[in-house]
Amino acid sequence: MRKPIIAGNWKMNKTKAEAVSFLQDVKNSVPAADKVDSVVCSPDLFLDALVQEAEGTDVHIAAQNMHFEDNGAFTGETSPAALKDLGVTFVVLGHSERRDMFGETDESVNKKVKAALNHGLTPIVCVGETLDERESDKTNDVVTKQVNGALEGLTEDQVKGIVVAYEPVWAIGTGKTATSEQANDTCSVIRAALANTFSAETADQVRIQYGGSVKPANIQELLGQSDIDGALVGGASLEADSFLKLAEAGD
Ligand code: G2H
Repeated sequence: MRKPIIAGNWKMNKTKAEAVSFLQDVKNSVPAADKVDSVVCSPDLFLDALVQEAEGTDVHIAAQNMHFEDNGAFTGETSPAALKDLGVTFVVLGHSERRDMFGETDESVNKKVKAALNHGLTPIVCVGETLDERESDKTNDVVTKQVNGALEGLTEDQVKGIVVAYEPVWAIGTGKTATSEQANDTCSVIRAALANTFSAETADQVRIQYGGSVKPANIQELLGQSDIDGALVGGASLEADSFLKLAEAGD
């Protein structure tokens, strides 16, 4: 059995006071960590305060990106070593907004995945097709290439510990959710790619989230699908009440 993982991706939202207040509102009400991983993906600025606020609770704190180097002349970037030192446990890598607007590629995601694992951070690796790609029947090829590119050179043990987030680009922040059948079909393709490149046993252990306009009203049906093990949620994760409903759906 794969443990559900529900992650709220705040993107570039909230002030520090709002971030801390959110954590105070949810931290004692999320499901037990042995049943569900409840993850808050925050802007770097608030990570320190959130890790301290979450200490001793069942909430995990995640970054939304990082550099692959430990240190150096990379103005404006954050290192995996610094995230680990703060007590961050997960990191979102290769989100489509970063691929689209900030030049992220399968190669850079691969370097970041390796760096995260080397520092004991769990990567949430995002993949997904554009509307054009779906309409021209390229979805399976696109996600397979992204998964293989992101995980190239990893050992089976390393792969077992990562999380993949399938986020069709056309469903992100648009209010359009893939049907649960569409979402599950592509998550199955991702699992098959993992089985093909690594092994069926490894593929069986990898948790695959769906992301793209997930909300309390649709999460239950998505989580009911055979290959969907959680959700990466943007807009509907910003309010504490809504985040709690999403996390509870994993229980
Ligand atoms: C997809 C998702 C969170 P939203 O980017 O990663 O955002 O739920 O707002 O579509």
